[in-house]
Amino acid sequence: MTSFTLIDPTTGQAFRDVPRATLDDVDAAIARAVDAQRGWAALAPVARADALRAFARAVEDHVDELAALEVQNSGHPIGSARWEASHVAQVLNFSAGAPERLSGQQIPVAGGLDVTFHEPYGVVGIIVPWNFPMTIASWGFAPALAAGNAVVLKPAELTPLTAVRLGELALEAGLPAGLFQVITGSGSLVGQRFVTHPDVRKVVFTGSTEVGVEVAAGCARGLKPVTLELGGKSANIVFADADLEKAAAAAPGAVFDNAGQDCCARSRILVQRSVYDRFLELLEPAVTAWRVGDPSRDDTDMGPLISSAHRDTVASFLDGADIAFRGSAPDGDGWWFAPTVVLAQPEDRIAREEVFGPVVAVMPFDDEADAIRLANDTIYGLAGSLWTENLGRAVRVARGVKSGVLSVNSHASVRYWTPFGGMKASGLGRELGPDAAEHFTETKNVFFATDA
Ligand code: TXE
Repeated sequence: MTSFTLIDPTTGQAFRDVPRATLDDVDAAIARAVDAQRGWAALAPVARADALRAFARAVEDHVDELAALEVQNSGHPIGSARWEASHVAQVLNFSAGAPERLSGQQIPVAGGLDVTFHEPYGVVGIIVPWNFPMTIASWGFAPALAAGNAVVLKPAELTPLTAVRLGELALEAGLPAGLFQVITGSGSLVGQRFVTHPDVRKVVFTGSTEVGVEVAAGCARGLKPVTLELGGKSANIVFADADLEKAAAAAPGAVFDNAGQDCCARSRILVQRSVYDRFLELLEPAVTAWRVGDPSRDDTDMGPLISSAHRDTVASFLDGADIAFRGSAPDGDGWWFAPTVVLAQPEDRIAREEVFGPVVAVMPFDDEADAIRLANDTIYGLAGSLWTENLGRAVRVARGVKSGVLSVNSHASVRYWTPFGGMKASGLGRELGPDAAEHFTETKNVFFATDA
């Protein structure tokens, strides 16, 4: 097959065919990237910064177009999709500050001058999943380009359209041809070629833990650094001393946003036993008020799931589950799934595996130590939240939970200027934040003898 067909998840209808790259296509793209990277890295830092700012402006000018593509291709609500497109422009603008700030060190060494340089890797391969197609792409390509690399990027088979458009916008904004290429095709061919090709010197992978481990193993054979953003089973911990109304009102957004297809989804709610019943009473109206429907409407909170097959996987988690209550979803065409709250035990499948859908498992805990133990009772360690009015407890629990990104009395986890990434089976390395561009460089130390 030389192409694959995209399905609108809101209608279940096919709407476009996209080319499927061959091995020769990928190798040719990598060869072009090698060429383009040399010229790009040789530019003055300000020239690279200006080019990225021009790319950011082009994205800003096309926010509505990019958002509309994401609504059709991914079923994201239009409000979220506009935020995502604007976020890409912000990541580019933030990264545009990096070329002039990639300072090395001067280290005192007798008899000369010793300095370090942040050298770009060369060509970086970025493999992107279908859940946040443009934002996750930008977390890789913007800092990688800022640091002087070329990028070859493979979007997910299901959701390539916004990445393809971003590749076109980069060219329209004046980035050199070959510097940022988007290659559509399968993970096992295009993604694997990034892993095995000797000229791709770093790989960034976001997706399932299973495939991430394979990507890392392949990269190890080529001694290639890898950044991995993988699965999650994050806990939302609600203590008895919390503002329960606020905690309950915020809980649906923390797990049902993007239909739960979010690595940071707080898919386990741990509630202190003394307020467990009260919290569920408060949660129910918040869940039923969660608006699931046409993603092109401004007042929609949640659209459909990404595919029919994924809906089957999500539904399988409800087999034998103790459902407390559900919200609503449209009937008919499209991959709809109503938000669902399940009462669970720590050993249940629903409490252990990533569902990646709008299903949350609620469990009681007894005290602070029990809360930390339960929160850490998972292979994952990406995100998490805790709700308490006790400052000392907030500090103790935040330090005790083994996750890369935590929030107290809030569910916010993603900002382009703060570091993001997971511990344990949730990943390796960090994206975003002050050091994002530096992660796309390797340090070179040079000693200049000054003895006459
Ligand atoms: O992911 P894959 P899938 C989890 C989530 C979801 C499940 C499966 O639970 O239900 O994974 O999703 C490319 N070499 N997450 O199947 O297969 C693939 O083409 C190189 C969580 O979509 O991991 C795509 O571009 N690349 C996660 C990307 O990897 C390969 C986000 C991700 O696909 C490859 C996504 C290979 N051998 C899924 N095989 C999160 N937590 O954010 C596939 N790919």
